Amino acid sequence: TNAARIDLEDIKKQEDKEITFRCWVENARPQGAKLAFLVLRQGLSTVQAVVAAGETISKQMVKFAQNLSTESTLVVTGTVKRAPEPVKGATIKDFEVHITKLFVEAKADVLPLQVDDAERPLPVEGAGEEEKASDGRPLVGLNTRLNNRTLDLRAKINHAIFVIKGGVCALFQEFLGQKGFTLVQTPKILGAASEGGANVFELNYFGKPAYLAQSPQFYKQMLICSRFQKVMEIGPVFRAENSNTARHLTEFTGLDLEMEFSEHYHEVMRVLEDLMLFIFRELNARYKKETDLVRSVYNVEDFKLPSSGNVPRIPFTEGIAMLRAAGEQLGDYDDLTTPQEKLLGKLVLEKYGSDFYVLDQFPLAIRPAYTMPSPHDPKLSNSYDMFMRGQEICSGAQRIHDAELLAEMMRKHDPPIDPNGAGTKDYVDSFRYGAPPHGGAGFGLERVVQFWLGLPNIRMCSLFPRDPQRVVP
Ligand code: ATP
Ligand code: AMO
Repeated sequence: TNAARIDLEDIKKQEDKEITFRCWVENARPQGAKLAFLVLRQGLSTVQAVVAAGETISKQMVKFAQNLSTESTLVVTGTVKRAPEPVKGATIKDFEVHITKLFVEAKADVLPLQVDDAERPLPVEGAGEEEKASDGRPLVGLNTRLNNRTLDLRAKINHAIFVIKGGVCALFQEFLGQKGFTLVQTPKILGAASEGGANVFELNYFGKPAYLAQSPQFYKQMLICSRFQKVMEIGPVFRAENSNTARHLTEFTGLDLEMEFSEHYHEVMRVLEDLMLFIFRELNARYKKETDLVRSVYNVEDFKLPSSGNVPRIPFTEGIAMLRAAGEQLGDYDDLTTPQEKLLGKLVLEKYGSDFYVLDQFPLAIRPAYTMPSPHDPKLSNSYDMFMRGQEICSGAQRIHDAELLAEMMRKHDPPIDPNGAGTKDYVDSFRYGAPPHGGAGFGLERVVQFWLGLPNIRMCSLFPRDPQRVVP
């Protein structure tokens, strides 16, 4: 047929006309020997199609249509008719298509995962794969979904998650671009580990060792030394971290920025806070439909922003005091455990009414070697983390911009880092020819999306997640 292929949403204008379109079979059901009802999907639209034996359609054709497998792709031609009564089970209620031609482009095998099941929530961890939804059907676990990810990703909830993820990247670039940040791409094959030796993937680089980038840290700072002033990057980050948790991946997307500042590293924090407030507000404005869809499946509460417009900026020592007042035992310079971070998130929400906050002035000993010590207390540092719903989404700091101090801090670090190593010397040397005070931060994109939506597992926010147990599909 020569009929133009239409967008199903335009069907209203096509009454009594013949149309042709590509679609996926959502379901096929027989009605006696001479009739088949199909529900056909195109994008987010579904329409009912009628295959009736007659002049153009044989009885064999009807039988074939009755047995079409779910998720097969077709090109169909048919006449648009007003539906005798509103169609149940299709998004288009007023019209149906009376099929005259039907061509199977690709037949689907028996499905290992129903797309309908992928629209439902994951079973709650610990409840086992047997947990049932309200209608009595079991909920499908994450492994089954990820093993069949191309089918899983067909679910509307998953499209929404990745539309939002792309949105966060676009908003990150939009905000920082307006502030004069240059988008850069730094190498991912490195001569040294940029975040310490343990969690790095080593590769065989033509017989010599090389490493997958654990962050763009060295290079974004080196660009500051090249007088770039403000840089941002969105790129892959690799961590050989054997952490089988709901918020760790071995490959994730880093949203990084680095900037020169004039007087005080709090200028950098201000940019970070304004950046995130912009992203949250614009997600609410531009991605409300997607956000609501995902949150409704998991009964997640709205993400609360401070009504004052000021992001709570809490010194680490005050965070420790809040936790102690709540009964936690911890030393002045201890790192927070994950449960303590979550508890602090609750306390901050109660006190400041915000699901988003910043901890400032971390103990120096638990931060990377390139972190600037605090001028007020050598055991503290000019560094900060940001949290959403009580979980870390970002780390950052003022950096050391003096080569000698940097080399000394690297040697003194636990574990020590050789400042004259094959991949570290160039980094340290870049501060020998003039370097301005600067700071920056790195966000984990998948975590931002996970906690924005209140999802139970970070893997849901990676198209094809990599973790210690999974490198396929
Ligand atoms: P950063 O590396 O900046 O601290 P992060 O959120 O990845 O960011 P990690 O240091 O990797 O933090 O881990 C923070 C906390 O996560 C640890 O204190 C620990 O409580 C928890 N954690 C990490 N790995 C595991 C694991 N395999 N099992 C349980 N908890 C873990
Ligand atoms: P850090 O190591 O804290 O800091 O990483 C920055 C942010 O990345 C996210 N993240 C992860 N996300 C998923 N899976 C992981 N395994 C994982 N590890 C970290 C977190 C974290 O806050 N160079 C510094 C940043 C800087 O100072 O600019 C760095 O890499 O959200």
